[in-house]
Amino acid sequence: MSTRYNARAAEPKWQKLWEDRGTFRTPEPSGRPKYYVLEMFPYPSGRIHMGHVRNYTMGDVIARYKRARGFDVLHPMGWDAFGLAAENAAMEKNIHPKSWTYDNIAAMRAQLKAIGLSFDWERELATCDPEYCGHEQAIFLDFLEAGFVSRRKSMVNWDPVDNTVLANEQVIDGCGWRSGAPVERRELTQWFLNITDFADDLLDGLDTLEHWPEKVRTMQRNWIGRSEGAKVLFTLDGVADAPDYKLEIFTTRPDTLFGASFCALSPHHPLTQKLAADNADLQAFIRKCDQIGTSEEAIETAEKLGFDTGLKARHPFIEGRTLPVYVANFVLMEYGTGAIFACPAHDQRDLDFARKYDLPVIPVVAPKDLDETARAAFVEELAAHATDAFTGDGVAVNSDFLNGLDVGAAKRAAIEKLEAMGLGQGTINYRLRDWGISRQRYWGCPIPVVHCDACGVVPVPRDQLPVVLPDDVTFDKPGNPLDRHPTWKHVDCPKCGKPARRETDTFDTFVDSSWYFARFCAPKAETPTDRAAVDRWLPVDQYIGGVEHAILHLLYSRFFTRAMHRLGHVGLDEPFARLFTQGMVNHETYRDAGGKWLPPSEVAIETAGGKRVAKRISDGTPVTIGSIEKMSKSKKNTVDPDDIISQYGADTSRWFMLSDSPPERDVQWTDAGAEGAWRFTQRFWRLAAGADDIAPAGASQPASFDDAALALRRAAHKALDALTDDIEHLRFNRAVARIYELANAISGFVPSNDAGKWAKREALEFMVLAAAPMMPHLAEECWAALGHEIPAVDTEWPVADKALIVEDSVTIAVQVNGKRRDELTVARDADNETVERAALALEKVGKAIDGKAVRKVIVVPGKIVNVVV
Ligand code: ANZ
Ligand code: ZN
Repeated sequence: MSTRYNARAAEPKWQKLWEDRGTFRTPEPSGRPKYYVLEMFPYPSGRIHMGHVRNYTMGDVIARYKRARGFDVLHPMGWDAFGLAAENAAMEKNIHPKSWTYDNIAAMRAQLKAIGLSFDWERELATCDPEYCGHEQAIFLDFLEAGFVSRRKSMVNWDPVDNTVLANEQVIDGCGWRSGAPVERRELTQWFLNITDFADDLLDGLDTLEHWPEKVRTMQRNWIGRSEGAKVLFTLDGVADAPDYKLEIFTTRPDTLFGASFCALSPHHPLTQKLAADNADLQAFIRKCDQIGTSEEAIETAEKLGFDTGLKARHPFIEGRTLPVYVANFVLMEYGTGAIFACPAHDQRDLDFARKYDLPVIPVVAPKDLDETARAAFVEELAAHATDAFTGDGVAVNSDFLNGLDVGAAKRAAIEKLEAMGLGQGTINYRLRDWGISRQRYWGCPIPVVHCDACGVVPVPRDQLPVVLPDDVTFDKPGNPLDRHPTWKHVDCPKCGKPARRETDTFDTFVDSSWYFARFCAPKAETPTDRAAVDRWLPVDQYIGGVEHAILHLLYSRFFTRAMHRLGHVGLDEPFARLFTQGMVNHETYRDAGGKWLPPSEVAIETAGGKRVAKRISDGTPVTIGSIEKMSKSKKNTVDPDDIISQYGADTSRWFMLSDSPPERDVQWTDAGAEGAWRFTQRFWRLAAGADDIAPAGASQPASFDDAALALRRAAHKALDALTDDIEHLRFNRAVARIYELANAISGFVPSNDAGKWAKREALEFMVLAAAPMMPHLAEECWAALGHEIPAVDTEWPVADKALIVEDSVTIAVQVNGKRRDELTVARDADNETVERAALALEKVGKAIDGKAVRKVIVVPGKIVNVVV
């Protein structure tokens, strides 16, 4: 045996062996149980980063472990390959998005292979493959036929300088990221998936996902945002040509109607538009509102702005009371009815607005349990001065027939009355919007329809799918190259044959990732999914990814699965049985004397006078050590997995990524940590491959063991048992700790006879097989060195002998006169006399006895000791 483990030689060797043997090819149906483990597929940005290494290593541990446990495992990998970065590269470096993407995929595939991940590469797919696109387009046409799709006008972020639509993430502080020009809102006809029709179902489904983090379920619940409330009609005076114009508003607080002080319309409400037609001031006001951009956050944080229309709304309950009608920037057209009544006393936005425009504040809810005087003081203060609205629970006041009711009862009573008057009704509203899937971008999956002046929207016939992107496009001008392509968009109408236009919008890339997990079940099927294959493999048993996808990607995938279920593409509603969201990989940050970020590879750290100091390797100039942050390009605090692999080997980075922190938490990458992991791989190798005092492979178990050998066996079986449980529960850091413990136990053991040698081999084999999912190459090398011909990867998971795990000591409570004073750990088979003596010797027990005479000691073996004085 060589004294050094050479990862650089060993790792490619085993990777080739696995590949040659087709080890990770997904098995044909075998009657064994199935396990589908999936990590969120990466965007092919160009290089694998440490976050990927962490994510994929976790999935790999599970996949390898489940294989060893006798499961048929599906563990696929692919590429979420459409998106903006490819177009940016095209613009900046003059590379075609397609070649940029496929080149990146090739580079990243090679990197992933070097990590030794157990993917079935024969199932690899990229969402930009024409084949994948074609099936996605077919699903879209199915959705269209089934009524899951609609087309309507909606607001987009518009960059007035680049003349292009911007995604929300391209709007920075209200300005276009490239042009820097203030972004405007514009109306555009777009495609939507009717996810709101599934809102209740998506909400109810969350209750069944017991193996999802509670935090993610809560985020989804809030995103769907179901609220119960009412629609109320306010009759308006003063609308030209409409004497009794009925304005419908949505409220969640009909109980506060007696506190109404004004009504407000969205700048995009049809009534606003009608009024603006001959009102230049209102037009100017609308334009001002449009400059905020479309993101909810932008609208929420912007200063409240209002425009008094001069119209008056009649209060539904109070004869003769009218309310002014404003147009207000904080009212969204996309929510409720796009119009509200405002009750400033009990809504913060309304209060901000009322104080600004000097409108009445009428308190109609007061905290419970206030006496007459306190309540009057509360009302007086809130009405006159308060800048914080009272949004808590309480009882209705100043509210006629509602007085004295709590909020819930008052809501019901108000709705009942409105319904009786024909002026409103109870309703349920969702925060969730329909999913706008149109993107005015080239590098996406084309939406497969044609626009004909005579026939309207005509689906592309199925036999003409996929609609593929044209390759000959340029990115020298802003806007969508498909739009200005000379030929691609001009087609004959599939229905009437007259000249027509192809849709030039492409799908939001979230569409691509909403069904890839189903495609992986049969990635070469002629139809989007193969029903037998999805029935066999879905749901994904364990899904692993970043918490940044907790809302959109997971919600869209859940929606797609439901919609595909209704159309028979899959046979279930919930695609992911278990979800795990892993933490991030962090690193220290460094800056040079000029404040510029420096990558760790350019910095040397030394310890001087007990303090860590850093300097620049190239010229020795001082470097400031900054805070620990998520690895990112902007702060340059990244470590390239390739460098680590060539320096230490893949197993070292895998081991370190699993070891330091619980997997759901962030982990900090440090050189010292990586080096420590590397040293352990060396020690592991010496221990397993260098053992010359062990029984031969396959030797039969001796009849008996001496104490030391038995102790080692107990330690080995306990470690194996605990580690198995840890992996089952994704506690990888603890699994790592068990291997360290076991290695220590083995190191401290010297066999004194053949039975001892047998025990040592057993312990070593456990150590190697148990570490194999985490450090697969090293395990193979050690397994071979231990004399095995069948690779570790094809060896069954060892089973711990429960008899060796049972604790041989017990902890029992000690009471004095029935009161618990202390506890005692004794041998399980200790006799009563021994237990009694040990109990009386306890300090706390002695104090409790306090010199009194002991009358009796009752011992319940294995459970309790009671001293009676
Ligand atoms: C009157 C009222 C009184 C309200 C009160 C709240 C408190 P959630 O819970 O998020 O559903 N609202 C309704 N439509 C709106 C729109 N398009 N843009 C902005 N705000 C809108 O919020 C519902 C509440 O938000 C509604 O209830 C309405 O204000 C406002 F003491 O009506 B409320
Ligand atoms: Zn036509």
